[in-house]
Amino acid sequence: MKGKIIKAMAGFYHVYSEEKVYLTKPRGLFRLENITPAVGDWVDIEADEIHMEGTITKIYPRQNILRRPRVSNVTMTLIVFSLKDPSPDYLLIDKLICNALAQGITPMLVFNKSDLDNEEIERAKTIYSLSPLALHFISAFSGEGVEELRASLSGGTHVVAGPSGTGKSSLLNAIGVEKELEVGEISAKLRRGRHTTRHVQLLPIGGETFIVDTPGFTNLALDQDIDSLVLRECYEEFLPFSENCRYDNCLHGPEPQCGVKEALEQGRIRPERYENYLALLEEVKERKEYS
Ligand SMILES: Nc1nc2c(ncn2[C@@H]2O[C@H](COP(=O)(O)OP(=O)(O)OP(=O)(O)O)[C@@H](O)[C@H]2O)c(=O)[nH]1
Ligand SMILES: [Mg+2]
Ligand SMILES: [Zn+2]
Repeated sequence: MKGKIIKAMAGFYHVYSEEKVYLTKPRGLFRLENITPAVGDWVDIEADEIHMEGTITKIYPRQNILRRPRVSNVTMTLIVFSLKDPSPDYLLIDKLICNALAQGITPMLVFNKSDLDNEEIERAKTIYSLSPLALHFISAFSGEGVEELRASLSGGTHVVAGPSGTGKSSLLNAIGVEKELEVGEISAKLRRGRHTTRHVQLLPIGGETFIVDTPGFTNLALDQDIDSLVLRECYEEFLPFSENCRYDNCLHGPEPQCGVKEALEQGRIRPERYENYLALLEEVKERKEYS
């Protein structure tokens, strides 16, 4: 039987298969081979339908694995900010975009609380207008935009990230996350329940779509392994213009004959994005000096 690990606890793995949850242990061979199953892994299990217990007999190859939270086969990071209370921090948004892209994961921007503010919607649209990023404006309260967002998640495993209080958990409730499933429990579609953010758990939202809530963080930095060359790639809308830079390793700072700065002057790159890029470049350079 094929399933997906949705929770890891004290050496046991909760495996979701056909809307049921099994308590499993990995086959002993995995330990010998130094393979630790991860939440998000697709696995084969041999299970006992009466006790809902079983053994993981195979782990399918992973597409990727995130470090924090440790989740494999991640499709997108939903970067959730609120339009108001708290207002979006666009530098922080760019950091989260970069952290996702540097790990090979597609970022999607979700601006919540559209019931509170309209001006900020225009600002956010403008800032990202020349970038290929997907944007969603939603209200977890009124339900505005929630269906469209839900439709765009189909079939993937997604991680929700963002500061505290932006409405990540509210959003999950709005898109119909079932309550945290316990072993042996049969999932009832659209049964809603409040769920809290305690441990890493994939929440099934129907079909083969899963979502992971994360607790909001207070301090966030660019991932340590992002250097200036990686950062440069994270501003995707700059890339076509960087082909016009005189130097191959141009970081679009003080260098002469820079295609990105020319594009900025021509209004083909948003100044907000360029300024945030420079701020992050400084951060990366300072880190290098002190390390
Ligand atoms: N006006 C309005 N308030 C919202 C909306 N969504 C969430 N809130 C409120 O925002 C606050 C934070 O919501 P949560 O869903 O707990 O936020 P969170 O991002 O999960 O926060 P952490 O778990 O601390 O990271 C709560 O008071 C919610 O009632 C919305 O669409 N509109
Ligand atoms: Mg929460
Ligand atoms: Zn350049």
